[in-house]
Amino acid sequence: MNDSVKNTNPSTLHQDTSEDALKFSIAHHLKYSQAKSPRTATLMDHYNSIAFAVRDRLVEKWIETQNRYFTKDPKRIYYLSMEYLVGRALSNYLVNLDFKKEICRAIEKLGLDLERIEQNDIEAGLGNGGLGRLAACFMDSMATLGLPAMGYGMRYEYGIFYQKIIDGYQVETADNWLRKGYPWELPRPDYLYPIRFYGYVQHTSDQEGRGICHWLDSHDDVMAMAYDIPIPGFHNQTVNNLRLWSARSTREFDFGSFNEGDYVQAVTHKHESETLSKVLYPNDSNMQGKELRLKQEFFFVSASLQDILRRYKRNHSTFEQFTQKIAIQLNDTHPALAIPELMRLLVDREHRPWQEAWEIALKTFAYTNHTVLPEALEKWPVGLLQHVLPRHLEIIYQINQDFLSRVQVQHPGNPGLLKRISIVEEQPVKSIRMANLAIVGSHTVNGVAALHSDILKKQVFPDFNKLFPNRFTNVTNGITQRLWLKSCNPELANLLNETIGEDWVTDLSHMKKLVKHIDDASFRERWRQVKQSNKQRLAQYIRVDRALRLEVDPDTLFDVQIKRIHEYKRQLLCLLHTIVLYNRFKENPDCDHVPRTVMFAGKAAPGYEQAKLIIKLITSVADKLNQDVQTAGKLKLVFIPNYSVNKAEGIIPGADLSEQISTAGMEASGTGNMKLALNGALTIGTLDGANIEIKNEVGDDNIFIFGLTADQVDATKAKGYNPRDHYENNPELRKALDMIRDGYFSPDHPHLFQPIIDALLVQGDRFMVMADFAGYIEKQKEVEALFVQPEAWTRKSILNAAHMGLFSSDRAIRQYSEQIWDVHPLTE
Ligand code: B1N
Repeated sequence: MNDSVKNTNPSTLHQDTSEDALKFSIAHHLKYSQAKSPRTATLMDHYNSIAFAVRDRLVEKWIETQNRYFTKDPKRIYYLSMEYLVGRALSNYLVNLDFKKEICRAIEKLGLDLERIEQNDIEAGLGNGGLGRLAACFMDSMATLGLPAMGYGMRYEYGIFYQKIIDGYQVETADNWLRKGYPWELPRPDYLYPIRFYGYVQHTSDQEGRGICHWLDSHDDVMAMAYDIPIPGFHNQTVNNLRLWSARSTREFDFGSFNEGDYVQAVTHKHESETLSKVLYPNDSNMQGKELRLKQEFFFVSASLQDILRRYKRNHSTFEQFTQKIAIQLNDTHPALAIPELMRLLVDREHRPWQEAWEIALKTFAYTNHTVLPEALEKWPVGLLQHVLPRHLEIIYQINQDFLSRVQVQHPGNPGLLKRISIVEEQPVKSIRMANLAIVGSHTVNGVAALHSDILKKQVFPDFNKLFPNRFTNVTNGITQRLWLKSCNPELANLLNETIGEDWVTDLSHMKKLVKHIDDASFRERWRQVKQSNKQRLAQYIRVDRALRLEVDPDTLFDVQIKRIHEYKRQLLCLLHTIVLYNRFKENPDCDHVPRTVMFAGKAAPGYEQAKLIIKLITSVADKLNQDVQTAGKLKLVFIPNYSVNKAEGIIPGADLSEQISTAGMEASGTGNMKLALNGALTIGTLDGANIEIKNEVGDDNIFIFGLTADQVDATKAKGYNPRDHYENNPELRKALDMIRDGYFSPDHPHLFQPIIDALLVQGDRFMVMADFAGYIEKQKEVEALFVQPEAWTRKSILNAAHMGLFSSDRAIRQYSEQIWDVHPLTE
């Protein structure tokens, strides 16, 4: 142990962020938390020791923050999300700590290699894609702004699956992220709530004749146990809490039952009930009507609300102040059962009158919609709800009845209207429409980009918008620049700090100061050097990664499409362009082609066959292309496996071109578009989601926009769209499709890709790939013409980053807090 450490007093040591104290702490934890000596310590032991030393320092501010919230009792925001895609822990914590330098030096002085230790950093993949990552960015911004906030979520034992590519196909394996323990979480066995399922409802009345409701004979009950993860703000005094629920058997806490019956069966039951929080459903923009998923949603919501009520009741003896103290944001409809659950808790448990409870609920909840795809809108069969949550179904019926009667008074004689807005859908299967429930039970409903919010109002929920004209609003998504620039792109961050100062880290609008430097040739040169160095690092990764081992040239145009694989995101369009380039290069080998490296990364939902076939097509085209000596050095195609937050951090800084090419009207916002532009990539994209706002910020000359608008998509479909016309009239398109259809990329299995051809030519091309093809190919020519002019390209790259101020999640959270939550920073 280091003798030079003077401060070994346990009550102050943990606050001491000097290099010496940190060194002492790390060594201390290696011995007393890991029970290891430096001789036997593994990288994981060192990782854990560092984690504990950091955590000790966070704990100080964490407790202090929570105490402040308790004593000052400000209005709090509770963010309810089934997903948090937080990414790597250690590297994440390091960005925000104000003692990063000291900890890095302490690690070095101990003879440890931070880079190697960070390779063992644990990635919590508790989300599918954009929705889960948004929740993580929002947690960072809320803490950085000093908002009294708490996130609630699920502690899945298995996060998003690990994607392997075997023989070109996606193969899913389990992501056992907790295998080696997670030193950043604190188990809270004292915060434990019973969650009930099944049974039936009985109505009686008390002596005064008031109705009482009993939920009887519930079974397969489980306990929800809390695990807390600290969320520190950037260089401030706030450490908020992310509370994740884990299912525990009721038996464990009910010693009696072990003695009554069969011990072995009792322990077996324990295992069954704990399956509830076992696994994240791997669907993005899709709904799976499985009983286990419904139980997960209720489990999560009920535990969170019981916890919120317990905390409120510590300070308050009546519910009068509830809505002045509590705001709850529903991240999509996945937590929408919170509405009937709050009603149940207030009415059945707290014996509040129904009307009072309803007024409280309405002032408490706000709902964010993240998708307009019909297949993603949650609908639960009434039969299933009746079986699993009989009391909640009753409450939902009551909410619906009250709502429909009010509407009927205002708009008599309009059965069509009532049918459209009803929370209950009668056909084809009697179901509960969760979006309708969420809209009726929330004071504010927001979309996540201007176009999306507009589509919600005008096309998806026009009746609701007329009934509640002030309920609908927009809050465009954002990203945290602490992770998506400062941490993932340190070279660019340094260049920014030298050029415009460091204010951008907490106020991204400062990026616009870059505009002043646009005419400075030496600045542009440095900007290019940073991009080149990031491209080299990415190329190096692709070269050495065991799953890839591919040589790519950092001087080529790095063209990336990284996101979940989904037909509406149109990875096919980008792939067709790649095939067109391949054919052009082969037909005219002597032409001056712009060399490109096209990169894809993303997971397909395990049950989504067409998306999985698209992955196989990408890898098959890649195999063909990358082996072709004729096009070597000009064209490469790479599928980077197992896309994750960490992979994104590696790819984004090295991208030249960002593909945001969804069918207009279908991508609610997108956030990868923001991350890539912030790191100096130029966007090729459709007028969809936040692309439109990005275009407005960077200017029409600095973005490559193509394709049908959302209105044109609707109009084209309405007048009868024939995708075959495009096939017949466009020789390059025809050739690319014929190659796919005839087995050029799958000689051993010539009909393998027939379903992809059929979707485009036989089944009506729902996502308008054919209609947008020509415009896309033309735009790509403009991209190439610019790329060969490095100075002009660099100017646009700088302008893109400079105009990303609006897309900080700090701005988004400020908007939510002022316009929706009425929650304000509490810093001392
Ligand atoms: O939410 C993101 C947006 O930026 C994306 O455009 C949008 O596609 C994404 C069911 C979803 N919408 N819906 C989901 C996720 C999981 C699930 O089980 C639906 N994800 C989005 C953030 O606003």
